[in-house]
Amino acid sequence: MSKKPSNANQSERRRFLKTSAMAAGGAFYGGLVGTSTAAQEHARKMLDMQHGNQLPAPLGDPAAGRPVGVQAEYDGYSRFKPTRGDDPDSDFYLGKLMPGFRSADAGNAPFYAPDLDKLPWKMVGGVKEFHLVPMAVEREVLPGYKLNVYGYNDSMPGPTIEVTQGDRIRIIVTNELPEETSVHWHGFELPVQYDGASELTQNLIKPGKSFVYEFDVHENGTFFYHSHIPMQEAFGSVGFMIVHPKKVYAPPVDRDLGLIFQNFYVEPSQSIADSWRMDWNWQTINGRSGPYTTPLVVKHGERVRIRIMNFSPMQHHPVHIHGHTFWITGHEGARIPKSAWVPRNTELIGIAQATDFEFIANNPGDWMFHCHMVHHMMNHMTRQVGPRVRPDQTVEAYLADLDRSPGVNLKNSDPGFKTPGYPQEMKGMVMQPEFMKAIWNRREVQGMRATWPMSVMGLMTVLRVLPDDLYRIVMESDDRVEKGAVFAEIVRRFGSPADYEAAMKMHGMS
Ligand SMILES: [Cu+2]
Repeated sequence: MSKKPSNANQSERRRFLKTSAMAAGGAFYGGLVGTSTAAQEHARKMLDMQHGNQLPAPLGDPAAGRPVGVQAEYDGYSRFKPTRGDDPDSDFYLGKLMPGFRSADAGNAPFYAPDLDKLPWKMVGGVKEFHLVPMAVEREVLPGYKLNVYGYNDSMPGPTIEVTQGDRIRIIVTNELPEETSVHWHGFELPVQYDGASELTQNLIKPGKSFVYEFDVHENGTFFYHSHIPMQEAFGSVGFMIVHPKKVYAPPVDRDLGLIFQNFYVEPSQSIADSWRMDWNWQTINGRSGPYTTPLVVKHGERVRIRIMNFSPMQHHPVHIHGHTFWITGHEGARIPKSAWVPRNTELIGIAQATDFEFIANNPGDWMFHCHMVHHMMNHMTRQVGPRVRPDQTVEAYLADLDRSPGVNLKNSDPGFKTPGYPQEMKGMVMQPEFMKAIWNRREVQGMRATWPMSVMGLMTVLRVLPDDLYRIVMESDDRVEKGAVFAEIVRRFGSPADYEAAMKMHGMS
């Protein structure tokens, strides 16, 4: 090996360790900003502080407010303000059985999974017929970050199959993968020859060949389809299969939303997922990573169902929603009897499990919605800069011979943000102007604080609860909405305007 021990490196490294001890004491960053021109320059370039913390001009029409003629209070529970409710045995405790605005007569609320399409179908002889195509897919999980994975019909996860209890369905599967596959209909009580468990129940579908699955759907709930080849599963071969009940669930919901959580391992500088790995460094929700995940936007007071499906190969996800208490109303097996619903803030969702959350969106704001595992709250948890992981060397060998080990490179082009050798480095997903443009170029994020993309990463998304008029501005009007304007308006109406703090402006993105 040609690496030469460097005394300069050694002393720099010791100095670094000493300084980072100061950082642990909380003095590091302030000291750096105070003394280093580079850091000051960095702070000036990255964050252009907005002067003053005055609320911007009002937005929308608060008087447009709440729907008329809707009973607002049920046993002390208001659908319009956060409350603990009163009696845990009340039907309306924490909004348990509070209906949405949508009448049950209007049928089931349509299912919506952000960033995923629905698989079209046509009625053929009384049967809903779908065409599903397993294929290699390039999925842009973040702007400019494309992963080569497996999916269906040009999508990973595949498009949603949405049917109603009692339907007879036919799914013609044509294999465009370079290898054999089969499709398993996860959770369905169906005739065995259509179960998709290759070899056990059918022969694998060869590349270019088709297989027809056909069965009656008598259950309802949150289901999914996936390849039954483990390495293809780890490669992304999955999609939602939503079966609406013939009789609308009571109480009816206004929103029926779905998220599929997945992990992948992709070597640095590679784009092909490595399905053999036991660790996972890319995290996706409906095939995108935060902050490219599309927020769930709902109206203040609505009853919301969110179906979360965990199709990670080996990782469970404790899924947490801020600002709301939700009820667990279903798992992938079936709807849960109401007497067994559980109120939660975080729910652990195991591999190949789905869980339905229901709640009244009674708290306006932009709420974090995320997996609580810290390694899942970011991407690129791989080959960190410091001595913990180095190429061609075990940690033990490195530590056993510190004097001869190559030093940490302290040449730091970004001293205000990066800390060599520590995982904080991983906070620094490079956010180029094109990246930021793609993040902001979506209706759903309009009016959020300018700095939100800095905190929503990996298995994270946002639940936006907007008063009716702000919902219309964000989701239905084409007017330009200033960054932070919707958030500020919610503070004005529902928060503490005196404590309002303007976001820092991301340089070049104001
Ligand atoms: Cu997780």
